[in-house]
Amino acid sequence: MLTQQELKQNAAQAAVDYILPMLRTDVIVGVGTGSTADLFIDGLAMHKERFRGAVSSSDRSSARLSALGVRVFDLNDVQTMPVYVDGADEIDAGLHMIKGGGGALTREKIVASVAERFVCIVDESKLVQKLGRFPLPVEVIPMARAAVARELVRLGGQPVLREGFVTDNGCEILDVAGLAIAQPEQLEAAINNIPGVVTCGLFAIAGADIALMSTQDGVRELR
Ligand code: ABF
Repeated sequence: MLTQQELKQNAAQAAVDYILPMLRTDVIVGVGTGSTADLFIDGLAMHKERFRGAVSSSDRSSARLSALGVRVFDLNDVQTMPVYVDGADEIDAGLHMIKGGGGALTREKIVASVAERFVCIVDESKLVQKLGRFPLPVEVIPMARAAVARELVRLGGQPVLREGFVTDNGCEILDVAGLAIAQPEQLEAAINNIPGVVTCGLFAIAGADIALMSTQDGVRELR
């Protein structure tokens, strides 16, 4: 029986194998955040001579990449990336995701939007029939926190401030439980339209292009 850590490792390694053919000395790789992304970074760094560098979605991942000798680029200096690799808190069969448990959702969405392909790396515990068991993270401008929370209650959610947490963008996170996410694209647009929301952790309008999901029987590709 593989442990969850071994499952994460297998998904991360599958992503390294998946992107190896895309690597060239002028290629920048988009890199996510989280414990599965950390394992991907470790595997990716073993091939650091084969690509130019990385853009990352958090200060934490940037520090890990740099420590392993991978050059980290500012997104403003990069026009294109063939791939962005990141984990998720939940994913459904349509490759819509909830992300942001680690608080890096906004930068994750930005870096993913610049990459040509989003490769999601998860273990099978993250696959759900319907999104929403995991409380949806919403990044908010601090002065709008209460106003945004009231709107989220109107949408049927129960927002809770993530205490003592400040994002890399100097903002706050509301974790929203109780949302019935029947139409992820519509809900993503509705929440992102609330004044004061930086972005929400639904990645549905642009979901993953492929998920490498590790199971006890090996890594499955979901497309
Ligand atoms: C990031 O890391 C997130 O968006 C998500 O919150 C999280 C998944 O973390 P882990 O791989 O540690 O389960 O990708």
